[in-house]
Amino acid sequence: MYSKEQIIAQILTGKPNGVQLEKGAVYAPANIALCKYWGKRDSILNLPMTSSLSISLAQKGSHFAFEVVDEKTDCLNLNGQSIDAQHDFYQRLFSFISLFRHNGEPRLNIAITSTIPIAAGLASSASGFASVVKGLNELYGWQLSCSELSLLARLGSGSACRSLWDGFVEWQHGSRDDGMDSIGIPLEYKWPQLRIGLLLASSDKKSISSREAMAITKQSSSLYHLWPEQVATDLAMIKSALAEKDFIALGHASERNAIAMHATMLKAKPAISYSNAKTAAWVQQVWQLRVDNMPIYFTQDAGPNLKLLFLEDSTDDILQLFPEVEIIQPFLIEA
Ligand code: 2P0
Repeated sequence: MYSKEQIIAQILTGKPNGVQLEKGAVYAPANIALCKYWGKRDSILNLPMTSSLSISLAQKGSHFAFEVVDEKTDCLNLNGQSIDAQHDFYQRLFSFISLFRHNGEPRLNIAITSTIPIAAGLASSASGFASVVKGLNELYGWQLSCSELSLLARLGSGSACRSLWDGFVEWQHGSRDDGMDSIGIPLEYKWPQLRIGLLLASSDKKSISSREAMAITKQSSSLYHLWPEQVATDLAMIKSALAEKDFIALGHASERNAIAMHATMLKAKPAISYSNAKTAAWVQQVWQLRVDNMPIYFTQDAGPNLKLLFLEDSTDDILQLFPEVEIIQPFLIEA
């Protein structure tokens, strides 16, 4: 077993030590997994049991601004609100940052602005930690590649290793104990017609963190032994659907993968369910629409919100059928 500090020392060998830049701002997109990460083989380094594949959400993500200050403590502002040092998020963020700090380094003012609801199962920890490592890369002048930053981001939160790129990203599970081969790989497929519809069932903090839920699922679900094979099948189907631009195959495999993840959680002891009444009603609506020949699928993460998958042609119908939907164009990248 390796510690985070050992891995960081390995990645930062020969890089500058100490603060190089007083002030900066970076951005990282959120990502939605079409093939999910659920379960770790190493919970210190966030090494996954299986590979996963995501689509980044373009302008939906985390802006991270830092400033070196002459103060005794670090300050954190989240979405315009000052966050107390006792707060879970403050502690998680600064214990991560402290992995990179040397004694006597100046304190920081950090402002994170998330364009998606925090802790509502919309992958905000992914864009959050990806933006943090991009910010540290500027602060310390490391000049690391996106792949190296992906390794560092994973140490903060597993899914963050997929948020260093736009578009489709595969997180390869790797087999090394030090995790140096467990990394995000950007895929070259482009699909400008692809749309993601965000349906917010609740923006409350989730009842159980995904970190805890995946540990309980892996340890106690009688279905978990089937998960690696399910992922292998779905991942292969999703990659071939991307290569052939076969939306029906993509939708089927993505939805099946999400359902399998939630079914596996339901068999955990105690059972874990992230859905609420709205989620269930939307799922039924999507299934009925498919019976009526509409090409629409869903995926769901560790929260009650649903993400619709559809193509540009269906936009008007979707807006009419789901008036509360927020539509994302993953390939609309602002200059
Ligand atoms: C994913 N999720 O692939 C899956 C699907 C949620 C459901 O990755 O413990 O916050 O920080 O590695 O990355 C959410 O888990 O967990 C997640 P940690 P993370 O997007």
